[in-house]
Amino acid sequence: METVLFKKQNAIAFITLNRPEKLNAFNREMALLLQQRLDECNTSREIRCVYITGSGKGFSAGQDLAEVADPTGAGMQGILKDLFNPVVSKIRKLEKPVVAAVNGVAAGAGANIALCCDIVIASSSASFIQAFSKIGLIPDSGGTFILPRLIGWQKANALMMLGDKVNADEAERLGMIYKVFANELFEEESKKIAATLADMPTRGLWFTKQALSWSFNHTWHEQLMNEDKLQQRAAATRDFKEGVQAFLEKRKPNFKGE
Ligand code: LHQ
Repeated sequence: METVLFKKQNAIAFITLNRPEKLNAFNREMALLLQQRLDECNTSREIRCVYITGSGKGFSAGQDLAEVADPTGAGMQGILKDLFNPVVSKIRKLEKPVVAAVNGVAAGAGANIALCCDIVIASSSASFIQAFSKIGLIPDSGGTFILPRLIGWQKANALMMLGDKVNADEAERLGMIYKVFANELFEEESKKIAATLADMPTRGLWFTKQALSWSFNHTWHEQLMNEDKLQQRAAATRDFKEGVQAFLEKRKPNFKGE
């Protein structure tokens, strides 16, 4: 069985992390395969939304610790540079919305991969753990960048130092994630969100994602200029023309992602 399952359906790419017996902890092969799949999603014209979930009862428990147990330290080489940093960078640069459908525990790099997705949905039995401190590591995979921006410095600091488990309801309350759904509704509701996104003006969503990312390191004035540039690009898309036309004709727009 492949460690990352991949299926395209109705303009959505479904990516499933697939080492359920290890709570989808990442070995090297799985991280490299995920990178490949993310590249494929970015270049494919037919894919307009990416949906990432885990198989079995977890989302991902982060790095497979058995792979780094080597006392020589050789197992540690390049883990961030070659495996996790490219994964989170590819998600942030992916020109389509990426939904994390967190079906169970998301720990360590597994949590931070989920949190860097554009929309994070969780089932009521999911949880988020910045597990790194418990084994003497620091939070990685962009966690020190994203988490304080999502929930504020103090909460992020405490969760990262204490390694507390945050359940899905609390994660929603803190603003760490978008929404929680009861377990029995989770799959259907999270896929509905992906389907909505896949039907929307894909280029406009990508420009929105870029504008939000740029806001992290630009001033108010620079950001206004950035919005202007991106808005002009959005206004040049076919989907914008279709959106306006459909509004005037009082009909549902038929966006093509162009
Ligand atoms: C695992 C794992 C796992 C292997 C569960 N590895 N087997 C960056 C730089 C360099 C090096 C290291 O890593 C990184 C990035 C990181 O991600 S560091 C953080 C790594 N992750 C963790 O520290 C989390 C470790 N896991 C846990 O604390 C627990 O498993 C959690 C809280 C996630 C879930 O607990 P439970 O629901 O009680 O499940 P479990 O512990 O019984 O796990 C089920 C199985 O999965 C079990 O195997 P077994 O053969 O005994 O049934 C675990 O050994 C295995 N597993 N996480 N990361």
